[in-house]
Amino acid sequence: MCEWIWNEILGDSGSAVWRQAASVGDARRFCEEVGLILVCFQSSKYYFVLYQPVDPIDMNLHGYFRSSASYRVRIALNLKNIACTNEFVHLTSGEQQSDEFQLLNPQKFVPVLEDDGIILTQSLAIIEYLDEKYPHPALLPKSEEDRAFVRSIALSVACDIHPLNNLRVLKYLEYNLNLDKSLRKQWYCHWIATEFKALETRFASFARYGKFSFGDSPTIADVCLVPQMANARRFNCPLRDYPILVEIDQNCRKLEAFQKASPENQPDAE
Ligand SMILES: N[C@@H](CCC(=O)N[C@@H](CS)C(=O)NCC(=O)O)C(=O)O
Repeated sequence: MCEWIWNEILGDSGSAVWRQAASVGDARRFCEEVGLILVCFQSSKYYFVLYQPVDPIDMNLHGYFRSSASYRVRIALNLKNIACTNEFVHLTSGEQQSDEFQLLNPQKFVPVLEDDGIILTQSLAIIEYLDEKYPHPALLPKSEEDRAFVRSIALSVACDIHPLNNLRVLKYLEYNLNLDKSLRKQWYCHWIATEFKALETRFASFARYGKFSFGDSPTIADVCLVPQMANARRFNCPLRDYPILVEIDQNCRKLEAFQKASPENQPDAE
């Protein structure tokens, strides 16, 4: 009956189902719960809700419970309600170095996403791929300017904090430069503090944040920020100087999509 909305919203690749809701409030609540877009219109009797259901998709995520780049992809998959199987790569025992894994990713990094024979690496490239293929809910805002803002937050985390504190870097500090645990922690928290300070200032002065990094729905900025906050907590880096980051992180972690993606809730958690 409303094929045009369907097509406009989802394009050719999308799948959708109509649901009936007694009121617009119920419709909204339903969409919030499943984390998908609400397209609501009133017939004489009902409001209708459009959502993208869990697809029986042939996707496989190679990841590790504590990997924050894998954590980002898990959040994105959950927000979009995309079904995916898991392959666990035990990073601390070096499974990423195996010949078999290097066929998937010569960089020896998780995550790797296999989608129907396509092999994808780099968490942000994977997430944007998912966002293009399954556009709802969108993880990037509509306007160019807003997209640039959200990407800049995501990239601050993914390019300017995370690579300095990655497992292979920490191992190099330990085994090649003989830095003890407290110096490694100092290194870790130094890079967290440097970039978190800048992010906090950014949020405070641009005031584009709402419940989340940008407005009131999660974007790739949150998808990157939350795992980095989890890492900062794991290394006991002080967070008191970043109240905005803490608040955004707390709001995100109220959502099931973020909870289900967290390291402690993964089957390979130790
Ligand atoms: N830029 C990459 C980074 C991937 C990455 O650093 N993965 C880490 C886990 S979070 C890893 O596999 N580390 C293995 C190692 O350091 O040996 C991405 O975003 O996917």
